[in-house]
Amino acid sequence: MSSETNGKGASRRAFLKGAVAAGTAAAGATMARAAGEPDPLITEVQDWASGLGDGVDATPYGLPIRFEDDVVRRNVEWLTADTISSINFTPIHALDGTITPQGCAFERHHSGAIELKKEDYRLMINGLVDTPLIFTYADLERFPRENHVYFCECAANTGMEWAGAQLNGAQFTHGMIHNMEYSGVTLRTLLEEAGLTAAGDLSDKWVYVEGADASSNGRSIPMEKALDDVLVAFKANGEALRKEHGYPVRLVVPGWEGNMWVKWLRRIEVMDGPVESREETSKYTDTLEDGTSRKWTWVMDAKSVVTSPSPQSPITHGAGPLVITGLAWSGRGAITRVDVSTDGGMNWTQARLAKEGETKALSRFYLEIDWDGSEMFLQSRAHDETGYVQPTKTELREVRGLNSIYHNNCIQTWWVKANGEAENVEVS
Ligand SMILES: Nc1nc2c(c(=O)[nH]1)N[C@H]1C(S)=C(S)[C@@H](COP(=O)(O)O)O[C@H]1N2
Ligand SMILES: [Mo]
Repeated sequence: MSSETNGKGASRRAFLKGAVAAGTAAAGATMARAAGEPDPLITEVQDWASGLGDGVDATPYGLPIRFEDDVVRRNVEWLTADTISSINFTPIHALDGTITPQGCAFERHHSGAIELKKEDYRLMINGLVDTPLIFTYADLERFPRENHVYFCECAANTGMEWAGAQLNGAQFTHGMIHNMEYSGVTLRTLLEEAGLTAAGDLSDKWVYVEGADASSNGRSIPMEKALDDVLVAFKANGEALRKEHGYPVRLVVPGWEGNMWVKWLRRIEVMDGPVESREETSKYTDTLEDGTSRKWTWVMDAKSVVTSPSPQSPITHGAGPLVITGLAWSGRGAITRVDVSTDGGMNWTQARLAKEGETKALSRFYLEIDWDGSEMFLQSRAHDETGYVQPTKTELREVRGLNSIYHNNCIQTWWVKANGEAENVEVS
């Protein structure tokens, strides 16, 4: 190792000098200082280079290094009476790419996260099927498997922002979302195993899905969706689901509100109508201006948010090159385009998608600008493959009034001040 350093030290130093010089012109302060006095982090032998590091097996299951211990889920205490029936939020302001690590993916429980062993797991399919069936976990593993990346967004995400800017951070305004690669069996496969002849005409049939937790979180799903892209999933991002996300088996209902993604899935009943359960009547319906409520608003419409800069991720480097980044998604398909505005929606610039949008999965966008150091009203606006464009708050309120909680997909504004700090403000 030392011979490599000695051998290449000179040329590497020359390269670094060149890089710093090039950087100085564009990026200013920090890099210019580095070009001046010697940097002890480079010139002095550091502790980490004078001893040995941890051997393998120091952490049989690795966790993030302690310097990243602020990248965690957080809840908002006053939102719910206790943490048993509550929600916390993904630290989207601190993540990049699109895959949400399970360990910081938001949780939403109605009666707490239960501990259910694979050995104790049973999944029943009953109702209008040819043969009612019960599967063990081991049975599920013997059906053909698929892998798909999908986002799961709670319908209440951004629900506190209807009346005005309220929560100060992308984690809190938009963090009821995660995006994982699921491995599992299609619901269609299991329904066909039980046989749907007994159900007759499938066009008016439903399935009722419920979990093994005390809340059961039962929801009705039209048969058309059940036979389309719904997954009975047992792995997320390659490993077993975490307890809090429904271990050992959860339902994945792509593009549809998180409430339907039943965790600890225990029963699927084929029915000739919807159940109209608590979770689809008193909750997860959208009350309009005139006091009536819309039901069956399952799809999560196109939405986006700038994750950095944002209140929890201020600009700390001053004027010059700035990477603006964020997330966009649509429950109706792939994101095709994201625009960014720095002046509260008067002018828009098309951002760069990190890769082509994938159906019902998060897209990462970037816009690299040369920030002049003056205040910005940062917004992003998503377009999806159906041609739908994310609405402003005013546009959404015209249709929905102010009595709604769920399905707020309006354009978000961050007021980025000259000092780089950002605040949640309303520009409608
Ligand atoms: N069995 C069961 N399934 C459930 C819930 C629940 O409380 N119990 N909460 C639902 C709600 S409202 C949401 S938004 C998602 C959240 O999934 P997560 O906890 O994996 O983020 O799970 C859904 N599935
Ligand atoms: Mo939810």
